[in-house]
Amino acid sequence: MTNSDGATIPTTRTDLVEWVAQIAALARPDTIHWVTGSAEERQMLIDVMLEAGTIEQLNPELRPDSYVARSNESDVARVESRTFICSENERDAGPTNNWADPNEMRSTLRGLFTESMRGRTMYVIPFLMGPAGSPVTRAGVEITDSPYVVMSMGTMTRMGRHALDVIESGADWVKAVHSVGAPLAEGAKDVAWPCNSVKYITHFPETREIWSFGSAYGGNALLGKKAFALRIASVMARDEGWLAEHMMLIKVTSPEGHVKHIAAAFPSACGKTNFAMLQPTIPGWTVETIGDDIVWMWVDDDGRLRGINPETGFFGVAPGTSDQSNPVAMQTMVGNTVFTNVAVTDDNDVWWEGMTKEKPAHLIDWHGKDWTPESENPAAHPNSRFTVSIAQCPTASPDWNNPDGVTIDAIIFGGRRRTTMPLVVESRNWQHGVYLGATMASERTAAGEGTVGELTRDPFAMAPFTGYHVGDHWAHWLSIGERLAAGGHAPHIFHVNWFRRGDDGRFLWPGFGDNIRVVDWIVKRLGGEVGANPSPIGNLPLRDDLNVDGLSFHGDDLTELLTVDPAVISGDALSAQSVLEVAGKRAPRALWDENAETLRLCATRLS
Ligand code: OXD
Ligand code: MN
Repeated sequence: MTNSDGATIPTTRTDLVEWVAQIAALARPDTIHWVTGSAEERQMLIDVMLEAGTIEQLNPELRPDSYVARSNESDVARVESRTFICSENERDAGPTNNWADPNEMRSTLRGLFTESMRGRTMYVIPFLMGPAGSPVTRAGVEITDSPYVVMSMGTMTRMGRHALDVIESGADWVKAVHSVGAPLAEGAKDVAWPCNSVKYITHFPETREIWSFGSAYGGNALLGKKAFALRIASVMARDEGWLAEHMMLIKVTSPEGHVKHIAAAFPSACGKTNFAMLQPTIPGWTVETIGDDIVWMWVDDDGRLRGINPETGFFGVAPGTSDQSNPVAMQTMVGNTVFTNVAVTDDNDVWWEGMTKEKPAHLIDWHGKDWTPESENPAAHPNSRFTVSIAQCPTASPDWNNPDGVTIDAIIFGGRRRTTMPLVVESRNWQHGVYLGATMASERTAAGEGTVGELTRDPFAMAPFTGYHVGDHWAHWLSIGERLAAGGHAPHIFHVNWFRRGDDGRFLWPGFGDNIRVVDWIVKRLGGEVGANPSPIGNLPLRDDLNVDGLSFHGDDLTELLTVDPAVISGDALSAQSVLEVAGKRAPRALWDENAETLRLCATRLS
């Protein structure tokens, strides 16, 4: 077998060579290209995609080396209903995942992948999740017939020669196979965004394998991301005693020079990227970005929790991102960025809802059609994205690339809740924090399927991403807590809600850069500098301890943000029982105890 450029295969790993040959024999691509990750190769991919109409170049004067892709209208988000965990035993996938019998799924996939790459190039992408040398860094190889996927994997992972060297040195690697499922008949003209109306995103946890068919959307097709770094890695982490979580990671430095690292889990499109790039409104604070979507954490030899960002880029939601809401993201994507499903301005730059107060008078919308402010539909798809390297982020901490990772001092859970949850609350202890994570809820966004706005319980913001039984995930968190307790350095766990609303729909809290005020309180709690107001759901800030200098609040908004109503919390705790019930016998007893304790504390206040 030779590479598409005529060179011989660049690896001596026979298991890899044989697997590539097997997939090629099944999918029958025209050519095979082993990805090196070089600059010339990136340019080759760009040329291929420009020629096919998959991407168009944006104005190089305004946004150098940047491109816009418009997807097929049916291929715009993750497809949770088509996502399967094919564990040997159905009960190991648990009640929150779609399970499929691994043998049946293999036979379905064999049918779908047969000749699925005809007329196309099959790219072989060696990649690393995490910097080489970290105890949790893992290798993978993605096979794909999509140049868009290769280019995006080049931004989001450590892809190419360097990763192949790690595999050559004997590392285990995860097998990830992807096809857009659109073979090209001889002489047929390609479409700009090939995909298939049949979609399967499948995971085989025991054999650490991923097969994805029919979609080129990032969350379904960049297999290093959700499929590997969350679904398969969560299984590896369970088996090996670490954590793979849907979190952002930041380094914060207080005006006094104290450094802390905070990991935070929010469901998709709830502001993780904004939080990861927060521009503090309190003078003297700095926030540095380590990651915005996924954190892998382990207990180090000193009994501390350490974490890395396994990715190297951002695949962020564009709408709502502006110089006001996230200036750092805007500065990050000034060039070398691929935009997907955004609108294009008359001077050939990008635009999306929320980018500017004034809507441009004319745009080409994400369908490629003329758009004016009178048009009924948004110009950019609500889940339109930017893909850009973290190296371009002005607030990137050099630690994003540090194999030793950083010590995690605090963990935050959060969601979009119009009511019920206060601005911030500190859990009573690790076990209570795990309960807050397990029962966290949020209003649905456009990043997945389902009705936008509907309240759903999303344990640890991992509902679409845990590759095994949800109850075992909670038990795993409890067991990590026991190991951390032994070392005496367990991070404190908090819950935040930036999205509380008043009766007229107004947000009670300004959010964005002002979230540093909550970070300030959290860091003071870590240092034992401030007290707290105990409540049925944990410790609330004392009003004077939250720095709100320079903010003005409507009526009782601040009080409402910092207090909880025991009747409302009691109702929420009763409703949270549904998520514990879903986990059935595998819901740890300790979490039912925390639920009972919450109800007991509410009843005490109400009596
Ligand atoms: C994402 C998601 O793209 O969570 O990060 O959907
Ligand atoms: Mn995400």
